[in-house]
Amino acid sequence: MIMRDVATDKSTFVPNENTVSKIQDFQEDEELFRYCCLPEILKYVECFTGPNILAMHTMLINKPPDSGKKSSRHPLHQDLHYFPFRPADTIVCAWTAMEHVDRNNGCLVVLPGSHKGSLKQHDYPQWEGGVNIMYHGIQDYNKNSPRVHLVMEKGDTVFFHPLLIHGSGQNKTKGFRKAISCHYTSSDGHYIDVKGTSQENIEKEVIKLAHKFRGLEVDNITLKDVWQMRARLVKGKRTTL
Ligand SMILES: O=C(O)CCC(=O)C(=O)O
Repeated sequence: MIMRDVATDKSTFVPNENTVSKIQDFQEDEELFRYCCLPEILKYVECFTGPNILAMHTMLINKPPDSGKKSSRHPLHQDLHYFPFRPADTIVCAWTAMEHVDRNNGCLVVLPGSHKGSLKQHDYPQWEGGVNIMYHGIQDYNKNSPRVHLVMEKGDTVFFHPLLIHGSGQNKTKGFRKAISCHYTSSDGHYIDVKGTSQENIEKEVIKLAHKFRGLEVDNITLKDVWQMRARLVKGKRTTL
């Protein structure tokens, strides 16, 4: 799935690599998926997931130079908001910088220790310059808690818990800030029904998009179905997820 920044001018739009802000769900692309299978990455992932490892969510992020509207920012959020699978402690994100990243080009920012809290309500932030599709954020976090900006070099990888509150700043440079990431989970986990929970809003949005972009005509699909289709085994056995 190719994503474009909300600030993209539709009247002068010419599709080329400069208009791609993110590629999602690359699990069927053999070249990109090699990232998810790298032993250097799996060595650490396995500490969280155990031996049966599923790649659930894949992203190649090409954060564009900010257009002046600050829409290149990614609001503070917890990735578990998007996931209907549990337990949370067996999910881990690997995020690898593909070039030097710092505050100037919009590196990751994290609230250390926030993964010990609970899943919070997520909604679209009220940003004047617009917000990218699916960029839900949280308001209810400790505004006094210190923020750590992750300055990283090309190839550096950070591994983090799905409850960790994180986001990224605007890209103030003229270059595209590139990173690649994969969310892994143990295949021995289980799905939850998100109806009646804070995740109901994301389920509705994801299903709408699945109908629109993937041409899924079936009724009654759930967030679980979407994730079951995305999941790809990287190591061990596919058991319950
Ligand atoms: O790479 C970034 O700018 C942030 C990515 C992120 O947090 C996400 O997509 O969940």
